[in-house]
Amino acid sequence: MKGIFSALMVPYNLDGSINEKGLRELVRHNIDVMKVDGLYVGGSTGENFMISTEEKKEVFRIAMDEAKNEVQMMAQVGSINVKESVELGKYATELGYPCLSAVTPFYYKFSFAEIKEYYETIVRETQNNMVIYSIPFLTGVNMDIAQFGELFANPKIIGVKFTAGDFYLLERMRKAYPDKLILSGFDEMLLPAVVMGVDGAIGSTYNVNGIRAKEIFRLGKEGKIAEALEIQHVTNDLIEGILQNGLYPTIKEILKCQGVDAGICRRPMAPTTEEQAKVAKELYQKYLA
Ligand code: NGF
Repeated sequence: MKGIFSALMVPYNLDGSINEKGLRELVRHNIDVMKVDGLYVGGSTGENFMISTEEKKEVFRIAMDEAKNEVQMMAQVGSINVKESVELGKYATELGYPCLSAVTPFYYKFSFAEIKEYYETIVRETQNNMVIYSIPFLTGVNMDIAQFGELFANPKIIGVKFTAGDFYLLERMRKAYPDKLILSGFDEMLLPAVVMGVDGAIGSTYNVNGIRAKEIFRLGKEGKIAEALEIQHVTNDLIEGILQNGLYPTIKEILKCQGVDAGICRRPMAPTTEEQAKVAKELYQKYLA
């Protein structure tokens, strides 16, 4: 579970249903064109928290059926309904996903003991590997180094997807837990995360900009920081444009320029506007054509 993982987008139809053809195209695009090392299925980028349990299973099934473990596959099964997490975890495990991930439970202010019990339950019930998905800016859950250590004491909890800009904590974690996986979550901070020693990264923009991300990762690991930084600069010009225009709709429109039937976002996210589509096309022309 190392290297560059695309947080897999999911193409939705106008009526909100999953566009299976588009999803298959997107899996192939990531593997064949972006050449990513892995796919993170069912994350925020898949708009996972807005779809039903059956739809989550459908996404896991289609992605695995298309990828057939050609790249490393990780299934995000986190939910504040732990029964759903277990059900999804068992389902993904049966499909052959070698590793699960679960977002820290959110919305309610869960205690650390409750968070620990949540991870222990999913791991015990599925007997699969687990990568903690830590994204404090969306969940409000800030764990400290000792709490990560308590979770890591379970050998099945093999690492963390670290989506935060706290590089002090990242450095402390790297030193304290050299044998655990640390996967960086912010694409615009990939190079500094590589310098801090992460094992890989998971991100939304790798669906369209995976080639550059792989270069940043490779050059960073080789210590060629100045060269890597040049690529990070261009990457961040692109990411800045994407964020200003609306993250998921813009990536989907860029994917269309790259030949993938990427559909639209799921309600309550609004369908892409003409202006967003126009800007996305310009970003594609400027940075990716
Ligand atoms: O989209 C978000 C959160 N974060 C992603 C990524 O951390 C989410 C990140 O790539 C992810 O991996 C998942 O699908 O679960 C950003 O989109 C990117 O760095 C631009 O800010 O909003």
